Formats: sequence, structure tokens, C-alpha cells
Amino acid sequence: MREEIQNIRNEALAQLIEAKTADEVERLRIIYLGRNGKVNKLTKKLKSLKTQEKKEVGSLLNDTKDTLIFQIGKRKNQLKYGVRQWFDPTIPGKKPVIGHLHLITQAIEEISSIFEKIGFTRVRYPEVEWDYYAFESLNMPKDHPARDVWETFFVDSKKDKKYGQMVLTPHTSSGQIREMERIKNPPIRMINIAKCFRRELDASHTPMFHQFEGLVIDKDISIAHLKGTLDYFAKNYFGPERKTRLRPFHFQFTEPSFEVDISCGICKAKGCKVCKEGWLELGGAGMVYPSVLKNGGIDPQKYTGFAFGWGVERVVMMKPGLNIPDLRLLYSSDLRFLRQF
Ligand code: FA5
Repeated sequence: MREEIQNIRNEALAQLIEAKTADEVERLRIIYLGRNGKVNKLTKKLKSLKTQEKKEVGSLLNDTKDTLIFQIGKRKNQLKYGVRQWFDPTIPGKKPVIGHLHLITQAIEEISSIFEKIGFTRVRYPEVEWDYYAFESLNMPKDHPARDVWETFFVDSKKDKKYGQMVLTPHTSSGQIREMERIKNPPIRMINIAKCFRRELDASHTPMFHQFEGLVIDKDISIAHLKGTLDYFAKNYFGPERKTRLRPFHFQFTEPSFEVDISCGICKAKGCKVCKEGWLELGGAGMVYPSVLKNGGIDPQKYTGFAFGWGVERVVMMKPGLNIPDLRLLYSSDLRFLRQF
């Protein structure tokens, strides 16, 4: 009976190869696998065999049946759709690889939520902006040397009488006047997070980066409020032991102006190989210049305010445990790097 099974198998497979249409294949299916087909007839014969033989021959017959079912389905698909592979819809699918948000997007969400907890509202302003908002209204008239620091990309646009030429925003401070114009009557508590652009490229500078800009304007706002806000952020983002320090600096649009440092997480401000003297530089800050308030339509006799602007990439680089040595890695699209976060 084994030989009979092999013969039926070989005969069926040979005929399948010869078949030219799906209908011919269907006919072969009935001949071999139909209720009165050759395979079923052999199955009936199994009864007459002894137990052990019945087991072995039965298993061979089952294999043959499975092979014929598979090959008949495959041939039918080939002839019907020209598909080489037989498609089995019952096979479990392959799970797609699930990605995650970019490290910088995660940081932006974290920074927003830290400031939102103390009443700041996240806003967004144009990233292709008028010269007026990026420079003029912030006490940097045309040809002022202070502009050089911003390494600006100018857009080849028509010049507007009041607003000048268009630029790619070199800093989020361009949102200060826009926010004053939008809110009109303080209090203002803005956190503006946006892309910025400068003609710079090295391990700690990229031509496109992100800044987050805080602006608070209300009655009697002082440097103490600025310092408290910066400390609150440093403790929530970097860790509860971290402190901030203000160092005198100069920006055209704030007076007094500061560079903000954060205590080194490794040596706790004592001084080590990484930070040298205990502190790491974070970004700029200061009290909003009265003429800037005026440009935004706010009375500097009634209101005062503070502002700060830091790089998102820089604070990510300084986050404990991350140790990112080169800012350019963030935008290299190298998945081996990005998948770590
Ligand atoms: C400014 O851009 C000011 N607008 C900050 C400010 C806001 C001062 C409000 C006062 C009040 P500065 O040019 O230093 O300042 O840039 C601030 C931060 O942006 C830097 O400390 C750095 O973290 C980040 N940054 C600047 N250029 C780049 C760059 N090319 N790539 C990555 N990060 C940068």
C-alpha cells in the first residue's frame, strides 16, 4: 500500500505541473482529494491493516494529503494570479518595528510640561520671520554689530518698509514682541519652543537647533522671580541637587543681562575634569529692556519682565546619564544612535 500511495502522489504532482488552467487544477483536486477521490479510497483501505502498519501507512497518507492540498492551492494561485508563492492567510503576521519619538521631541515635551506646571503657556511663532521681530524690535537696528553673533540666514524676499527682510529665526527671542502684541494686557507667561537657524557647524553647534524662550511680564517682576524660575527648571529637569548661577553678560534686549550656569552634577560645584570650575554654561537671560516692552505695546512704567533663552540640544547634552559628546549625532539619522533613547 505504501507503493500505491507514492504512485498516487507522484502521478498527481506530475499532472499538476502539466495543468494549464485553474479549472484543470480543480478537476485534479476532485480526482485526488474529492469525497470519492483516490486519496479517500486509500483511506478506506486502511481499516484492513494491522494496528502498527495502520499507524505508519496512515501517517504517510496524511503527509501525502497535506502535500497535495498545498501544491494544488499553490498551482491554482499561479495560474489564476501569476503568484509564485502560495499565500496562506492563516499564518500569523510579522509585527512591524515600533519606533519612538526623537530625543529632541521627547525633551521638548518634557520642558513644556515642566513650565506648564507653573502657569506658562507654550506658544509657537513663525520660523521664517521678519527682521523686525528677530532684530529691530529687540534693539538691534540694521548694521548694528551685535547682530553678527546671530550668524543669520537671510531669505531672498521683498523688503517691507516697517518689517524689513525675512530671515530664518536665529533665536526664539523673535517671539517676545509677537507675544506682547498678542496678549496686549499682562500678565504674560510664555514658553516659546521653536527651530532656530545659524550658519554654524561643529561639535556643539548645528545650523538648525531648538531654543526654548521664557517670557514673564507682570507688575513688580524682579530678578528674584527669574532666579526662582531658573532654579525650579534646573531641579526638575536635571535633578533636585542642581543649582543655577547668574553671571553678568550683555544682550541688546535685556538689562541687566546674564549668562546662566548650572552646578556640575558630577562634582556638585566643587570643580572637576568635566566642568573645570564647578559650573556649566546653560544660556542667556535678563530683565526685558524698557524699550522692548514699549515696542510690544506694553507700558514700561507699569510693567517689568524677565526673559531667558536656552538651547534644547544643549540641555539634552547636559542631562545626567546621557553623555552625548557631539551635537551633530542628533541629526545624523543614524538609527544605531537614535534607538538608544
Ligand atoms: C540667544 O539666542 C538669546 N536670544 C538668549 C536670550 C533670550 C537672552 C532671552 C536674554 C533673554 P545665545 O546666542 O547665547 O542667546 O543662544 C542661546 C543658547 O542657544 C546657547 O546657549 C546655546 O545653548 C544655544 N545655541 C546657540 N547657537 C546654537 C547652535 N548653532 N547649535 C546649537 N545650540 C545653539
